[in-house]
Amino acid sequence: MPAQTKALQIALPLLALMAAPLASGSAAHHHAASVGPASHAPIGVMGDHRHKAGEWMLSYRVMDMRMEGLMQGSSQVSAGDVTGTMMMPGNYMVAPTRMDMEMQMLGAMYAPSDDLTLMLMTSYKRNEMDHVTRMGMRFTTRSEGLGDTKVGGLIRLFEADDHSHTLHLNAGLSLPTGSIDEKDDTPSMADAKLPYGMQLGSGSLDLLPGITWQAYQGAYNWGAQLSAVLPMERNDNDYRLGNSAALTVWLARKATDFLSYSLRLTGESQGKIDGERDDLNPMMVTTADTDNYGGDRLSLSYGLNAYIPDGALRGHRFALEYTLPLHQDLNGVQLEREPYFTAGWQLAF
Ligand SMILES: [Cu+2]
Repeated sequence: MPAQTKALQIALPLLALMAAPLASGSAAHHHAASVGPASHAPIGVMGDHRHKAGEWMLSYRVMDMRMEGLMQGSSQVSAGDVTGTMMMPGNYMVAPTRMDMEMQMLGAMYAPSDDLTLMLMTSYKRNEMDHVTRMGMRFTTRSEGLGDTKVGGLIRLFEADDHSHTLHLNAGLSLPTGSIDEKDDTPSMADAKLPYGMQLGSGSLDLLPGITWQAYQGAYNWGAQLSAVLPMERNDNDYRLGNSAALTVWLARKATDFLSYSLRLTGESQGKIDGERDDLNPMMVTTADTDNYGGDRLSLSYGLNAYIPDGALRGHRFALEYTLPLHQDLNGVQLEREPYFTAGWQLAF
C-alpha cells in the first residue's frame, strides 16, 4: 500500500478518537464495566472480559485475511527472486504469490462464580494459496475444515470496588481438533500433501497463558493483554509450531450509549517450526521449508463496538475491527500480510 495512504489511515482515526464530540444526556449511569459498547475490548481480543456469576455468553467471529507478495525479512522480494530461472535457479522451485485465510470462530462463555469465567471456542477454516513455478506455471491449492478448539478459564486477580480497574489471568489449552494431514483436492494436484501453513491445526496440545488488564474512566476504556501460544510437543507429523507471544494495548471511547470506537496496537513474535515432516521437500516450495515460518509483526487496528440497548435485539453486540500491518520482519521468505477485517457478534444472558 502507498505510504501516503498508510499515513492517512493511521492519522485520521487517531484524530477522531481525540476530537469527536461526546454525546451526553443519558441520565442513567450504569457500571461501565458490565454494559455499554466499550465494556468489551475490540473484537480481535480474545478472553478480554469476565462475566458475573451465572451469566452465559455466545459469540461468533469471522476473520478474513489476505497475504500477498513475498517478503524476505522486512523487505519485499519478487517470486522470480525466489524461484530464479532455468538458467539461474533460485533456492526454491515454486513460490507462493497470494494466500486467503478465512477463519470462523464460535464461542461460549459461562461464569460459575464472579472469580472465574469458563470459555470454549472452536473454529472453521478455509485456506487458498496461489503459486508460480520456476517455469512460470500457476496453480492454486485449497484446504478447508474444522480448526483447533480452545478451552480455558479467566481467573480474577484483582478488581477495584467501583469496577474501574480489573486484572485477570487467562489460562487456556488448545486441543488439536484441526487436521494436519490435509492434501490438495484439485484434480491436477491430487494427493499433494499441503505444507505447514495450509494445515488446519497445530497437531499438538498448546498452552495458552495470558494476563489481561482493563480500566474504565468516563467515556474511555483502555486495556492491555499479554498472551502466548506454547505448543507442548511435536505432533504426529514430527514437527512443533514455534512458540508465539503477543502484547496488545487498546483505547476505546464511547461515542453514544450505542456505539464506541477503538484504537489498538499489537506486537507479536513467533518462532520457527521445530522438527519437520519427512514427506515434504523443503526445496520444492518456500512453504515446505520450516525456516520460512515465524517472525515479528506490529499492527494497528481500528474498531467499532455496538451494543443494542433496547428493542428486539436488546443486549446483542456487533463489532468490527480493521487491522493495518505496520511492520513485518519475517523469518526467511514468506507472504506479506495485507490489511484485514474481523467482525463479530456477542450475546450475554
Ligand atoms: Cu463474554
